[in-house]
Amino acid sequence: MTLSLVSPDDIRSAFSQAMSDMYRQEVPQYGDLLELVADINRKTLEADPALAARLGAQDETSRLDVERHGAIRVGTADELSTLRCVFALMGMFPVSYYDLSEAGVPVHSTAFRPIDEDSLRRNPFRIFTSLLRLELIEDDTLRRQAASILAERDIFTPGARELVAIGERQGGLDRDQAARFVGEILETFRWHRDATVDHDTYQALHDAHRLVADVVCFRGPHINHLTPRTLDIDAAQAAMPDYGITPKAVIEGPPQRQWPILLRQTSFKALEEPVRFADDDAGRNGGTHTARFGEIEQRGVALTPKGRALYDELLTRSRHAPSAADNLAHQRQLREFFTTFPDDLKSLRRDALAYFRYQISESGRQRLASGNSAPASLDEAIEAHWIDAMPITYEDFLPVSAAGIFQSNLGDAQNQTHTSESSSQSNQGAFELALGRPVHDEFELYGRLQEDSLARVRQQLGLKD
Ligand code: OOG
Ligand code: NI
Repeated sequence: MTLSLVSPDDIRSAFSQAMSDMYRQEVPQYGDLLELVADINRKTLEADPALAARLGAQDETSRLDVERHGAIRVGTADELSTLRCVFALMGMFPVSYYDLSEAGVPVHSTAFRPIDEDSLRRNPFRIFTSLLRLELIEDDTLRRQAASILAERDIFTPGARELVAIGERQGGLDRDQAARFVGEILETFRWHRDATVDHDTYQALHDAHRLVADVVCFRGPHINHLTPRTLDIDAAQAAMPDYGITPKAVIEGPPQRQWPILLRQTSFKALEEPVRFADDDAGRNGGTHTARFGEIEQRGVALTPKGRALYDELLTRSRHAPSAADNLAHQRQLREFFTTFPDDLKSLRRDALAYFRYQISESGRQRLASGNSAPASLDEAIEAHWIDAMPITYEDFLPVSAAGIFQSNLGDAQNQTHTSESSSQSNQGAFELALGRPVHDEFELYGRLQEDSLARVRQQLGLKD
């Protein structure tokens, strides 16, 4: 009997939809957020036909409706490496290392996402995945207690473990297995109201850092947010109150621009949800836990190492300025700092600040068909509109912004950890050891997309350089 395996892209799409449906049930405000983003995107496309045409030409409009990212936090190397195997079956691979300990958050992270062009076009679902750094808990006893609580849980169902093994043996899953796999994996991400610990243990871990309690005290790494992508985050931020949602004070990331770069994000605060502790029968009646929130993102062009260095430099400079009163003032202030970052496609390309996908233009195609030949150099061919240079969308995350999102959910009182001095040491080696493989380098991935597209047009047009 020959096996007919379904594409990992199909499994990822089914999983992403199932997660969205589950989260909508668990956190009703997420449904409001989806509605708001759909409204804003529709209005933005109506008001800007050029943008609509450009997104259409890049096949971005269809992915927009399904596009989102989520985030989870796990506690052990085994949990992280098993997740790597789970995500691989959905065509999602670890890209980039993010060190959040610098911001006082005792985790380090990667993002699982598709990496090739067709898969990204199909559904670019990403999961920002953090591993708790237990070694940053100062108190010995508490650290050991946390480790032993984590050692006792299995965040995967037996069915999930079995299907991962089958998938690895077969090199994929058939239709029936894939459907069961999605159902079993969903269990790992579900919210569990019952804590695995008593109230005092929760409180002690919470006092060390709220994230420690979040990771250690429950049966699984509940999905803590799902983020739809908007085309106009400033409009979304302004409209949130109309939908009954209170946004964080400012939008994280680069300022509003003609040509958006990287990633801009805003969020609403985590909900207080009721939990039952292990000792609740003994006359206590539960408590609350705040972990799950909502977020919106806007994505722009991916930057080269040179562009990224400029972004980091300007952002650092802007962070020394006194913080602005509200988002409008913050954006105004940020724009001042970013005036030296070119805001037109020609300069972004000429100065090698951003990545582009090259393809023969419609008029190039016509001229080719009627027997004309293109100029011999790439720049001339672009100048003469034989070739379109399209910005490549940024698919990853920004550590400073991620820290801002984490922080806005920790409450203003808790932006300092009770962790040791070594917290500023980045530890990519240890993370990759826990993960079981090195993470992909995002610049290499974008560089390859750009080079592949260049090789294609060079060949199609017979260019010399
Ligand atoms: C993840 C926060 C980071 C983002 O969009 O930058 C993140 C978390 O709170 O677990 O999702
Ligand atoms: Ni996020």
